[in-house]
This record gives sequence, structure tokens and C-alpha cells, in this order.
Amino acid sequence: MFITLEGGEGAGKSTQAALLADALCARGLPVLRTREPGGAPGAELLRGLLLGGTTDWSQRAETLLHFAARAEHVEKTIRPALAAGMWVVCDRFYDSTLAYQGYGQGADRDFIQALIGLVGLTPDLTIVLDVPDAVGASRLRGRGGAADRYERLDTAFHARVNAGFRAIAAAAPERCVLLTAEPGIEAVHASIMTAVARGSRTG
Ligand code: Z5A
Repeated sequence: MFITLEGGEGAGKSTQAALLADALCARGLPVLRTREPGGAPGAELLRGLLLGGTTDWSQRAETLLHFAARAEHVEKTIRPALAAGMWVVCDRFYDSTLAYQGYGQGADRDFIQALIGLVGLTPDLTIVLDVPDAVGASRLRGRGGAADRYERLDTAFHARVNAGFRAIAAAAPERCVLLTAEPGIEAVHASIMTAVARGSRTG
């Protein structure tokens, strides 16, 4: 299965992607854990451009940079892993472009949908982790470290992103499972394992 984890800042995606990959490995399944932007050498270079620095990209350029990184990631990492029979657990995928660039930054969502069509790869299951805006922000403050270009944007931006993720999940119920990520880490992990078990039975 190709499983993606999505959500706004501090929702706990990286924590849950690691727990999910470990749980699948413990069942003897071959698993690749990867992330976006990044997940292939060229895509990691683009990640540096997108998250670091202070460039004020035009909306189309920023959207296309995310899709350039994604094209590299899909071709060099994800497709080969799926072809080799692996489970792929990916921390963010194209829904993040819709949520951040589309809903958050106001980029043309039809343009993004057209690019999604060109990627030609749809996750089997997308877990959308939902936390109240203030909870996500306070988790990131607790984690410490330098804020990236997106984390530096204001609370109204992050509220639009979170609302965008809820809209994306509602529009694709056959693929997306919206889970509250407010409970503790183990409780969220248990909900994800239930969603994966259901998804793998119906997929
Ligand atoms: N981006 C974009 O704009 N367009 C795109 O197409 C793509 C991405 C693909 C990537 O940043 C940025 O790129 C991202 C969107 C943008 N920017 N933002 N904001 P990244 O890869 O560096 O990081 P991230 O994906 O944004 O992750 P995050 O929001 O920083 O964190 P997280 O993965 O959701 O959470 P975490 O690291 O697992 O946990 C954060 C803290 O909370 C940590 O201390 C945990 O121990 C704690 N935590 C986690 N879960 C819980 C629960 N359940 N209870 C209590 N505490 C918890």
C-alpha cells in the first residue's frame, strides 16, 4: 500500500509516520518511510530552496517547485519501492500542495489539480491528522528548533491550511480518513492502525 500522512503544523505526522512504519516492519512487511518535500537527492535540494531562505516565490513558481520535487521523488523513490512490493509510508504528498499553496497561499486550485493528474499516482490511503490550530502551534514551540518559511507565516495562514485539509478529506472519503490528533501519541497511533487495517482489507 501507498499510505500518506497529512495535516497542518504540529499535527504529529512525523511521529506517526515513524510509529506506523515500525509497526508494519514488526509484522514482517517491507516498508519504505519517506517524506516531502524531499525523499530523493534532487528533491532534497529543492526542499532546501523551499523551506530555507527568504525568497518571495510567485505562487505558480512555488507550486511548480513542489511538483518538481514530487516528480523526482515519485520517479526515483516511490514507484521503484512500490514495484518492488514495498509498503510506502510518506510524510506529506500532493494534498499538502493543495492545502498550503492552494488554501493557504491562494494559488489556483484547478492548476494544482491539473498537476496532481500529471503525477499519475494516487495514495491508497491518506491519513489526515487534525488538531486545533493553537495545539499544533504550541507543539512546535515545545519541540524547539528554527522555524522554516511556512512555520513563520501567521496564524490566519495556518487556520486556512487546517480548514483546507478538512475540506480535502471531506471531498475524497474513499481515500482519506480524518482523525483527531489531539489525544496522546499512542491513542492516535492506534486509530491509524485501525484505519490501515480497514484500508488494506478493502483495497
Ligand atoms: N509544504 C508545502 O507548503 N507544500 C507541499 O507540497 C509540501 C510541503 C509537501 C515541510 O516541513 C513544510 O513544507 C511544511 C509544509 C510545506 N511546513 N509547515 N508548516 P517539515 O517537513 O519540516 O515539517 P512538517 O511536515 O511541517 O512537520 P511539522 O508540522 O513540523 O511537525 P509534525 O510532523 O506534524 O509533528 P511532529 O514533528 O511529529 O511532532 C511535533 C511535536 O509534537 C513533537 O515534539 C512531538 O513529540 C509532539 N507530538 C506529536 N504528536 C503528539 C500528540 N499526539 N500529543 C502530544 N504531543 C505530540
